[in-house]
Amino acid sequence: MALLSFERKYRVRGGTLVGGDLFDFWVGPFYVGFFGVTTIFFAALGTALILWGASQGPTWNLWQISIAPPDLSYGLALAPLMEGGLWQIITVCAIGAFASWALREVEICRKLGMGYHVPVAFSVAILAYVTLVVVRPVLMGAWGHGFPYGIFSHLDWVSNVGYQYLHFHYNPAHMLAVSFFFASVFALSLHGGLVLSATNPPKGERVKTPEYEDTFFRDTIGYSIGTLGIHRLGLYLALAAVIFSALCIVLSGPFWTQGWPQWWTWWLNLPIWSQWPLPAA
Ligand code: UQ2
Repeated sequence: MALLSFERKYRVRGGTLVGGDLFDFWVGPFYVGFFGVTTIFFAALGTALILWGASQGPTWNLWQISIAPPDLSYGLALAPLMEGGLWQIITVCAIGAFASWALREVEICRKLGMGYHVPVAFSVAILAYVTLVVVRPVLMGAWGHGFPYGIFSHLDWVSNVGYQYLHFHYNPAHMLAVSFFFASVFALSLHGGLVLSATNPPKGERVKTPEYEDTFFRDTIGYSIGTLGIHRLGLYLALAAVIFSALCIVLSGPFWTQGWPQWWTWWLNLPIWSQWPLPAA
């Protein structure tokens, strides 16, 4: 079905979560909905506050602009605007905009009668952000543990927090997260390469069917995960990467305060090693 006639077919009332028919309309190609309005509201307010914060100095250098969270001494209280209060309001706007966007995706899924996989996946990304700026700061007792909103400043934050735990690559959840990121890239390169190869036959020949794709992998490694399976695997790998990323940072501080290399002393302390050297016969 051509895209334009399909749009006429599916652009029907209903599926909204709140507001009934009130915002149930499109602007050009974009569905609006109640959550389209709240997305625009939070995104516009948050962006304006970042620009206003930048205008208060000390620089317009894009790389160096930064909106910092409050000092640790403010704990979990509200801070004055120019001492982290701006960061707090911008954080509320960001979460409001991200959650609104996810709920707008849910409404579109309902209109189309589709599953909720896209908003669920996006929610996992939101969870990672919320873990950094809400969950971990609350568990550690101060908003000052959130990361600053700036290009270089957030990189410095990542580096500094990493060194606080001496060697972050020894964090087992970080190891799993990195491995899942690599596996995601590997799976997408296999999938992208396979699909492009199957749809690029020699001149004059037809595009290959999925059996060819299955057979390629059965011939090379004796196993094909299948055309639906590769997409399930891709979603699983990507979500696992993000979930273990959130886990590895929320463990650091609230649940483990030493360096991550020290965590591995449980391995060195296994009774099997403490028998060494063997007692003399
Ligand atoms: C596959 C298949 C696809 C694919 C890919 C595979 C026909 C079009 C890429 C092969 C994938 C396998 C064997 C899983 C690899 C495992 C990891 C953890 C990367 O079989 O079915 O569909 O695109």
